[in-house]
Amino acid sequence: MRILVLGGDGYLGWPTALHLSDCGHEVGIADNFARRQYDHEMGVGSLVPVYPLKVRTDAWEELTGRRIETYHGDLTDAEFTREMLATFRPDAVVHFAEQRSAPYSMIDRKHAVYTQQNNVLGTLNLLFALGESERDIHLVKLGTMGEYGTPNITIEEGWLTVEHNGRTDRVLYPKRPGSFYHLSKVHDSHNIEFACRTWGLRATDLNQGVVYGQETPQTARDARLATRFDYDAIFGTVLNRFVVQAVLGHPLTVYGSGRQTRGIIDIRDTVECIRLACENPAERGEFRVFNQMTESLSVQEIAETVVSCFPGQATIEHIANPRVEADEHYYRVTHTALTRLGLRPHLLCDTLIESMFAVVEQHRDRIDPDFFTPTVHWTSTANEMHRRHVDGVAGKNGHSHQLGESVLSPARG
Ligand code: NAD
Ligand code: USQ
Repeated sequence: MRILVLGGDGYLGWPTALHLSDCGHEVGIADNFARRQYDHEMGVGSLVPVYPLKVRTDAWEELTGRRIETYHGDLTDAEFTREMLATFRPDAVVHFAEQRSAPYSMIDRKHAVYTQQNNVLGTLNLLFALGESERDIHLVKLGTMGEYGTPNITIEEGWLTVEHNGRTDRVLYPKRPGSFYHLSKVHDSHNIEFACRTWGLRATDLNQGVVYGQETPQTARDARLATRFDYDAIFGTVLNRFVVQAVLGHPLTVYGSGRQTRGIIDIRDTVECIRLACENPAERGEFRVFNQMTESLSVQEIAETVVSCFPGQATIEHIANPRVEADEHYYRVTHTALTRLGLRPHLLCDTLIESMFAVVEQHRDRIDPDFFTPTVHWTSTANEMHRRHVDGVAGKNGHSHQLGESVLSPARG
């Protein structure tokens, strides 16, 4: 198949592109490199060095003989999006290309507006490009488990059958997201469902849980193929942060009681889920939703797992929760669609965490413990920016920390 990976320079897009290419698909990547600019804007950086996209794709071709086409552009640029589809002519489009940090979206008005503009308008342009060109192309869109929030009933896979006053209907599952970022995914889901219903597009919305891990068999083949490893309080996800904190001897920063429960997934399963979704497309006109997670754990359980696997001394510290989220709640999720298609999940086990400790140890001199402290508080509408290093001071990890070109520019039509 010909598969276009949008956001293919990111944490998940890059290993997915390699996995699909390794499985014999013709892969193209598009990215506007916004993620690299957020690092400069926030004064943070990936623990593991990330090479420029051209170096990465050249290294992949050198090692495998397989070429990955690249497109540099922005999905909010409708012309770029349309032309890229017309040139690459994919069978499937995998859409990762969004601003994906909840704290970033909660910094202030500008960052909330940027996040929703980038995500919602980029996806809308993509839907129009699909509607105007080839309606058979399968859209595989990354959504998020956080769209649902933490309801007091079982979370079904996207749809819910409701009985009311003696009548029944099948409706989109009610959403109660916890940040302007998570809300952008809800808006996307509604737009995509509408486009499937109205234009007959085919789409799979993958409501993914929190991803952990950094290596896949393909990225581990060469340092130039590595993907990002974020551990700062804006972009670092919970388990990845805890592993870095343990190695540095810093207490694991559990927000609040730690009883808040989340769906999680190993990065090796993420890339496999995308392959399965692409190779088993939705029907024409179908809006299909899969819950892409493999197990549910409370934040406290995640911290305790990291502590018990760490060979040295590691401690847990409960700090005031900077977010507004329920910490005592019911959580049960249906997630059988991907296993029915053949997913064999890697559950959180000691082997993966131990291999993560090794990656962190290798780059420990690049860790800046200042990045552990949460700086964005949900109850504030104007958080002070994460400015510690932003004023041009070279950081400990070698990043220049100059305030980069602003990514907060208005979206183009
Ligand atoms: P990432 O920020 O590392 O990657 C996203 C990529 O998209 C970046 O390279 C960025 O430059 C690019 N991009 C952003 N806006 C763009 C635009 N308008 N045009 C072109 N390119 C653009 O994020 P990630 O962690 O790889 O996440 C990928 C997707 O998966 C996101 O949609 C995210 O919401 C979703 N997701 C991630 C996780 C997780 O734990 N990382 C969990 C669930 C869902
Ligand atoms: N948390 C801590 N301590 C930390 C960091 C986080 O207790 O040091 C807690 C948070 O309060 C939250 C949970 O861990 O309850 C998860 O936080 P996170 O930062 O790992 O994940 P989140 O902000 O939800 O976002 C991440 C990705 C996002 C994706 C989402 C999947 O950044 O792109 O959509 O996971 S989900 O959470 O299922 O919506």
